[in-house]
Amino acid sequence: MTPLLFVGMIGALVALTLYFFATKAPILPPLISEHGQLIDDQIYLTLIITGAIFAIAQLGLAFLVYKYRHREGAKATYLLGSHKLEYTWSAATLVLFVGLNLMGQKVWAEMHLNEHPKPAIEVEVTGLQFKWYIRYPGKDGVFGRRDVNMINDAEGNFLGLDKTDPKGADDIVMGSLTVPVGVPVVMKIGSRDVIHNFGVRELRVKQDAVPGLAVYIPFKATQTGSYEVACMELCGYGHYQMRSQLNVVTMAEYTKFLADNAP
Ligand SMILES: [Cu+2]
Repeated sequence: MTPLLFVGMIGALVALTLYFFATKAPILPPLISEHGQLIDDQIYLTLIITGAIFAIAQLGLAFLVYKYRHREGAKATYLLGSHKLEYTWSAATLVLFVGLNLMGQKVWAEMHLNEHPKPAIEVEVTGLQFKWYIRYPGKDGVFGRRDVNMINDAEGNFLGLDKTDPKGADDIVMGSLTVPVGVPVVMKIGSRDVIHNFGVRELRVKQDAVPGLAVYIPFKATQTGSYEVACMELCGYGHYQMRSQLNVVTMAEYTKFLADNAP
């Protein structure tokens, strides 16, 4: 390959990349949650910084390929490299990556460490190969007891619900998640078997469902509609079909949904 062709290819690659930046190509799915804006800002900030470094590095490479291309009669020289430069850009990379992570802590802390909004609608999300089960606490707002010894797949008691617990009498178990728009929701995410991952791209929620752990994830949906819930952790041979649906509805529709499905 002639050096000039290589230089042209690098130039085209950089131009194409910058083109997508310049035209603000939609690289993320539509956003339907309140906290999601912080995540999007963080993603774009990372892309802008790494994009700029990418362009500078590639154009630098193209320049050097052109400048030191093979010419008749020219003599090759041997360079030892520069330790100072190596240290500098290694340190700069470290500062950049640690810095971006620290900046991302804010939104992470908001979801995992801060007090969750109250009052909030609580739902329980349980993953098991290869389905999602969503439990609503019903009218009393309290979940009934669960016991692993009561799990009975043949009888359809996949979650091990204790049928003798009066608190659980009004609990509703569904295969999809329905929540009202504009209201804080807290999901209690868990798993019955292996590690799954509850992911809704539009919500900007992606959370591991870990057996033996209850992970609480708050969100507030800002737009009605139906969105795909996908398991985002390879969890077995049926992983590809482990999906469900998130329905964001109005408060009136949500009340009707609970009434319609009440046991
Ligand atoms: Cu899964």
